[in-house]
Amino acid sequence: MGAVEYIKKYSKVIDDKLNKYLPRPSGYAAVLHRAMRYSVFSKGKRIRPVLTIAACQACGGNLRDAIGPACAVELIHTYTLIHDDLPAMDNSDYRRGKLSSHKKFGQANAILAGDALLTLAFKILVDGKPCRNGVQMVKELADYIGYAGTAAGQVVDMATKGRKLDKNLLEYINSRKTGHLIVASLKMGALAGNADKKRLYAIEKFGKGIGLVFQIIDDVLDGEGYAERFGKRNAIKQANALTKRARASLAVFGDKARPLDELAVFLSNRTK
Ligand code: GRG
Repeated sequence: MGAVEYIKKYSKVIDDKLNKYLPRPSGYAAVLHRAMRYSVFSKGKRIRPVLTIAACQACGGNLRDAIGPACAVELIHTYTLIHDDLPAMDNSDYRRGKLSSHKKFGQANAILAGDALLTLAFKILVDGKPCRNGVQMVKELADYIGYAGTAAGQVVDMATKGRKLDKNLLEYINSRKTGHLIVASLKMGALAGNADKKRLYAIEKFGKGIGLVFQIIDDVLDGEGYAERFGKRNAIKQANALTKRARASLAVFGDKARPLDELAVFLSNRTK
């Protein structure tokens, strides 16, 4: 199965499970539930949860182990996008070709939908029959997306808008704003697959590489960031070198990492 088929196959499973986790619109706060569903089911590519599943498989786990954390990372991704679109941040009226959450539901509801998605994600990891290594997942995820992670990347990105950034600062922002959630998604999968230290480290190394590649390609597609700063050709060259190094760190998993390897190639060649 190639990367495209792999993503398609597991996107369906992820969507079915997300549908179960999300509240049905009901009661006084139905608008909140509608806003949560509106953004989660608006044709995201589901890259992060698919990476969670592939990392879990690489570590010897199965879909049942990975599906909870996979949904959790997609809910977190959705929360970041809703908040990023707000007037106080990127001020974007559209997301994935549809009205952004605050345009559709109003700012207060959009903020709260993001908050509710974020908190639901953490609940999934430890609720009912908790995920394997659920407590460690909570800690890792909080670290990756919190004050030293995604939120920090976003703060520094906003504070430096319009400035010409050196490579270190650009890397600081991108590794946090984009890379950290990708690393976390992979590590959630590895933990769900009960990875030992060596494998967890290999997954982290792989994630750091492809996380940065994801942002560089995003910049190449948008003509921003890396592409603007170093030129499109150089940006692509850098992405290819990072992808090669990331793929090499999968050696420890042998054949079980084939889906991860194919996803790395797919992400470095993506056109949307
Ligand atoms: C609100 C704490 C907080 C942070 C927001 C992630 C983020 C920080 C902002 C989003 C801005 C952005 C476009 C970041 C780059 C990450 C990125 C390329 C997101 C889009 O990911 P895709 O292409 O999205 O996987 P889909 O739509 O497919 O889900």
